[in-house]
Amino acid sequence: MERTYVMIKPDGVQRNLIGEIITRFERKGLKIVGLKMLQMDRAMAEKHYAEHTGKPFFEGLVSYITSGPVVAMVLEGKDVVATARAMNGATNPANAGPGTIRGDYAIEVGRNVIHASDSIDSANREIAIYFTENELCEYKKVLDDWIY
Ligand code: FUP
Repeated sequence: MERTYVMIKPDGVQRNLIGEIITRFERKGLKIVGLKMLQMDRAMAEKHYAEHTGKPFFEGLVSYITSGPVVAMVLEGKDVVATARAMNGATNPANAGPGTIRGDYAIEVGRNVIHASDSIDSANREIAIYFTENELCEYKKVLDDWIY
């Protein structure tokens, strides 16, 4: 089954949105297979956002993402990469529709509450940055038979 990396950013934690956001993914029917809180350091941030190195917003992005704890999770489900991106909404909250996480809870592109991998390759790369193999759980739920 497909997996993706989702992260509640420091503003989401500070604004008490952890439960609200996790609830949305759970209610959708996606399965949480990895979950933890951590404080990112600069090296971790540079690794995660390597593709943005040198861009004008890079330094601000690193300082934002390392400004407080984040909630890291791995979600599993059919088409989960695209589904989590759709649930998050557009990168710039101004373009994120109502009903999406960014559309409902964010205003600034540089404080956009949530991250989700943009492809299966990115998901595999990002999951490996944050989780070891034995921190991820492979399990079946009774509800799986009703969701699929
Ligand atoms: P996303 O895939 O939605 O996380 O978006 P990107 O990978 O394009 O950007 C990563 C993060 O950089 C965004 F979540 C917010 C930040 N960013 C800015 O602050 N300014 C920009 O112009 C673009 C991105």
